[in-house]
Amino acid sequence: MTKRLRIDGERLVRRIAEFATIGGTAAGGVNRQAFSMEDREARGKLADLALSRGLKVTQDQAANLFIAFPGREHEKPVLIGSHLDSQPSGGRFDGALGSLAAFEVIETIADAGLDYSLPIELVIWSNEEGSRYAPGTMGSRAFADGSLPKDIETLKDGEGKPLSSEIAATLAALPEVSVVGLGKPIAAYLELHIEQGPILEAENVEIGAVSSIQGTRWFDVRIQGETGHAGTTPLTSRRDALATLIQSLAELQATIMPRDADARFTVGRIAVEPASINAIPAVATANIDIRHPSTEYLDTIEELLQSTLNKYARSNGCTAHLDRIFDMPPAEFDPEIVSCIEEAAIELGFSVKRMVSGAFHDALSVQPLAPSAMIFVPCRNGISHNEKEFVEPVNCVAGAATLLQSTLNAITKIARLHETEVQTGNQKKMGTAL
Ligand code: HGY
Ligand code: MN
Ligand code: MN
Repeated sequence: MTKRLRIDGERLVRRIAEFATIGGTAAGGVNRQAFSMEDREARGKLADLALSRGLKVTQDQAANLFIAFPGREHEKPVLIGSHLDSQPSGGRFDGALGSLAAFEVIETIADAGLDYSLPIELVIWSNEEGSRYAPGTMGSRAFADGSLPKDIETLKDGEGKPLSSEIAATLAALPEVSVVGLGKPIAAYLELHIEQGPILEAENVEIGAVSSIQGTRWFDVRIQGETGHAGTTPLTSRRDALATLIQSLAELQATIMPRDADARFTVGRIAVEPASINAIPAVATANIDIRHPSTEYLDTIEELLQSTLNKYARSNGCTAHLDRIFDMPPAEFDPEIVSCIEEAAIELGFSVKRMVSGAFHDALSVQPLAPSAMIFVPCRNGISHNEKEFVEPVNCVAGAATLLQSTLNAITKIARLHETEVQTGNQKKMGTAL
């Protein structure tokens, strides 16, 4: 279909360094939280780069950003992309690598003058992280559901800013970019991302062909006790909410992960009220993140959360509430697209292995809509969601080259399937015509 296209690795590495300055932190990470000024600046920078090349830029009501070759609106594109929002104390590659590599693919095709023959479109999903406004993968889920989050008017961040006004301000920050409806037909989806774990580096493998993603659940915990005087209230009269939370979390930390190597249990946030040094905590809250490849095991962990909180709430005269605020079941990616990735890596001379993703990604939201899969590259010591996150330039370039070739392979495979459909008249598994 096309002579061997080669991405411009220098341009990609330079772009990653440029975008890392947007929300850049003194320790070399980024703080570019969803719908923040920094997120808007990064979206705007990419939109300007695209517009200056004559590409078509649109954004939907969830502030997902799309970049396409003009004149191809009538087709079902192969969508490639990732996210630009970050953790509050995040790394410069999580999301940004996949986003900028996707743009590098678009630019490489445009530079080669092939942009009118390839139905490829770039997406920057909004609020993948879910740290400022839970849950994560908010933009891609809105795209897949065709609707905005139900609590968009009531959900507020830590400073009391409503999600609705922050999304509106993000859209308004790009007045030259038209706002389109949520969702559209796509032929396939590919996402490049850093592994955020230690496997590829430990096994010295250059490319991960991600075949599935483990499940994730998030919870709000609220323990209700009674405040009182720190000096005069004896133990027998205390209804200490924080004591209940600490005893529960200590037991859960000591059981969940030690019991099962695949289980993940993380408490990322806790808070107390009235938060006074000499007043017994009346309320203790926490956010819990659990992960596992098996839905049944996630159910087991959730039951253990509930029973453990209830046990210590009873013994401390408190009440405990556990609310599930995010549930991302485990999912398999499309084997044909996974093969496109493996074939691309081998064609390019990279070592490659199939693997499960420990992190969730926007590809999870998209995979029910169209054949999807992900490409991983190693990151130093498997560190991510940390300002020390680092990916060697050679691995950034290998990932982007594999994204380009995988996308071309997917287009060829989908076109071939379409031809077969036309000849035999029956609908095949992997997506439909472009
Ligand atoms: O939390 C996650 O798994 C993703 O990296 N945001
Ligand atoms: Mn990410
Ligand atoms: Mn992340």
